[in-house]
Amino acid sequence: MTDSAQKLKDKLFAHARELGFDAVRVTTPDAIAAAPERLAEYLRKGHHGDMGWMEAHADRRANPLQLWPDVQSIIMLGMSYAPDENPMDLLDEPDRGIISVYARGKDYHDILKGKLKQLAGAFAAQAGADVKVFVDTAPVMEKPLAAAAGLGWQGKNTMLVSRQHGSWLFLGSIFTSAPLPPDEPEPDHCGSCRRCVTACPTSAFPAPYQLDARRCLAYLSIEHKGHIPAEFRRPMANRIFGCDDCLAVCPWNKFAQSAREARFAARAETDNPPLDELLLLDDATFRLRFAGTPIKRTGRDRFIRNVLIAAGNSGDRNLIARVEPLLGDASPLVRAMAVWALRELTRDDVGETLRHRHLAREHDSDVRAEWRHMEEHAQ
Ligand code: B12
Ligand code: SF4
Ligand code: SF4
Repeated sequence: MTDSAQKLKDKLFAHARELGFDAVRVTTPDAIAAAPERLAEYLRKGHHGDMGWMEAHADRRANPLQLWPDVQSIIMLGMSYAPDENPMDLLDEPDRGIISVYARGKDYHDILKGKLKQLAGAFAAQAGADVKVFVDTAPVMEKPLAAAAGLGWQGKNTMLVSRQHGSWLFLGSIFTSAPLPPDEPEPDHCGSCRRCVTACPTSAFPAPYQLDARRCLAYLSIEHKGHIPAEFRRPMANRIFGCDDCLAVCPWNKFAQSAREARFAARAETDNPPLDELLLLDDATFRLRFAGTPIKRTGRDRFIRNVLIAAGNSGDRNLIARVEPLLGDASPLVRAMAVWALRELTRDDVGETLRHRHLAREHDSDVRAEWRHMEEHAQ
């Protein structure tokens, strides 16, 4: 590798830090040799659930050269979103919904993409090379690439863990046709620790380093479009959007400084709001409240489905008055979870249960099916 390639890399790294990236390293497109088979196994076992888009471009996802044959170097970047407080503390406040840390501020896709474009544009002009930028949504295996570049290692929770920033790094990449000196990978520092595996409320890790997304609350509450299977509703507690438990328990977080990017900080609207407020949201007020955050992606119906599960788990009978009107909601997802929540909130009160049953009787087959299911499984 020539001196000029090293100089280009030094300039690029300095610019990345100026723009607010907390970590930047380089790897090559052939550096993730184990990834194709591991991705194939993940898909074979159905661990991706109904995220069909993971299967659709599996070849390109597993091999950066299939995505772009001209790529010579991959610049991996991380930006910290470390919170000030432990997000698990909120599990003690069942009347509030826990929104996972990554979704509390402005959408990270927008923030990272803007900065990546700026950095890549300047680099392309200096290097006389082509560039492409990716954050999250492209068929790119960001975690194995970041580990190969040495930003950290993939922990037993499958996340990229960093010695400086713990679990709290967003990842993005710049693919370029320019040859750059690659960095060394970071060795695995999990050792005998298994905290993330045992902390998971839904036993979503069939083995360390492997995740079955179908059991993961991040998948169920955000990606999954249908009903959340009954076995996961109580373990969900008050987590209404994503889950951070397997990240929050990682001992490497103790080295993390709070995020520098102020736009990742929780806004008043997303700062773990009271459930009684959220149960009132219709389409328009949902969109207004969560504009610009990752939460808007699920849409109102899936979000209220999650809020109703949290209401059912809250033990707070004051919420009954807010849940009852949702028995007549236009969305079958919402109606069915209203039935479930009312049943959970009135489990010792036969009179109330019968009244709700009467209220629900007029509604569609989804509600009736949910009610039958409740009665079959009532404890
Ligand atoms: C699909 C996806 C999800 C799915 C599935 C997650 C998963 N682990 O597969 C769901 C919806 C569940 C999800 C959840 C979350 N996600 Co997500 N997700 C993605 C996405 C789009 C693809 C991930 C992927 O390729 N999975 C497929 C599997 C096969 O790959 P893998 O996870 O790397 O699995 C590896 C291990 O299983 C390993 N392996 C298997 N066996 C063995 C054995 C040994 C010994 C070893 C060492 C390794 C090993 O090999 C596989 C390949 O490397 C990425 C963005 C991207 N384009 O990469 C974001 C991404 C991974 N998500 C991210 C985040 C923040 C989250 C959440 C924290 C959000 C939240 N709070 O709710 C949770 C965390 C849950 C968790 N523990 O994974 C960040 C993670 C940043 C980081 N520091 O790692 C990413 C990178 C987005 C970004 N650009 O920042 N996510
Ligand atoms: S995000 Fe939550 S549910 Fe998903 S694997 Fe981690 S601890 Fe388990
Ligand atoms: S909690 Fe322990 S096992 Fe899990 S990623 Fe962190 S160090 Fe590794």
